[in-house]
Amino acid sequence: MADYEDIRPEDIRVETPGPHIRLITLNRPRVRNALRTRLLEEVAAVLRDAATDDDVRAVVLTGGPDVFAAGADITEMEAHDAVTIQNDPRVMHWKMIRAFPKPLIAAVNGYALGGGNELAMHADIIIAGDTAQFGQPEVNLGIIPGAGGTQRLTRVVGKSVAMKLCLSGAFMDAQEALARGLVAEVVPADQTLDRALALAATIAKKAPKAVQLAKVAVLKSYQLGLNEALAFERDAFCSLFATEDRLEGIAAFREKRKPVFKGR
Ligand code: CO8
Repeated sequence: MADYEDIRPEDIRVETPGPHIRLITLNRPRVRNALRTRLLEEVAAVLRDAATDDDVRAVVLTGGPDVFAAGADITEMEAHDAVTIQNDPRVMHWKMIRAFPKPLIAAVNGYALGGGNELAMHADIIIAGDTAQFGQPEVNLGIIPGAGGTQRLTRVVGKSVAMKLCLSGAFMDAQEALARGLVAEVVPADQTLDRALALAATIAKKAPKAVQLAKVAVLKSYQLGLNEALAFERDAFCSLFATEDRLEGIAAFREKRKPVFKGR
């Protein structure tokens, strides 16, 4: 994969809207932010860069005010055959996005469909605007979700609702997504990004190592049995007792001041 510095993002915009926060905006509005391979590569590269940049403590991913993403770029994908799809570089980009170790918040307005919904579900927290629509309509194209849709959606909303979406191509609106736990909050669409950035700012003020381990520990609940996951949590909890930030957090509490965390 190209280095972030080398690839000159064009399908996305990257900004630093506040201290310790990086903002990625998908930028193909004419085709409803369809996720062509280059776009996915750029997102993955920015996340790889953010993962190792000590100054970045949270990333917000948005599609802008009108649409999150209408899925994989159908025009690009239709050129594949049964052999080339097996070696699709997109798999590596998804893997990189999945491995991002810091908080990732998706700010979703409008459609999050197919790969767009799968991208939103790679985020740790989804903030939805009241216009948001979530769906896995791949069945309309004679295929099924291929970037985790059948698995992540089912783990979040349960079998029956996931089946409804994946088998019929039906969409789920923001209020239903909230009721089913797919999204954390629904806000008026013109406030989605601001709310996601405010949440990112709140998270960025917490102890970075604790935040990252909390993320890993929550994700373990999807990956491990209860006993193994509880053992992981206990080990992670104990490891944080070795950090300077734990001492700072307790000192700040005793001294009735705000903590200044350094990520050490
Ligand atoms: N890929 C490429 N172009 C797209 C996509 C897409 N996913 N979605 C929209 N576009 C393009 C349209 O072709 C159109 O282009 P043009 O103006 O040149 O005709 C432009 O965006 C605007 O689209 P609409 O006029 O349809 O806009 P609307 O606001 O009326 O509708 C929708 C928006 C509902 C999002 C509609 O465009 C739609 O249904 N899009 C497709 C959604 C979809 O099926 N997504 C799942 C994709 S599948 C996937 O993610 C994984 C596997 C892909 C493999 C494909 C193998 C063939």
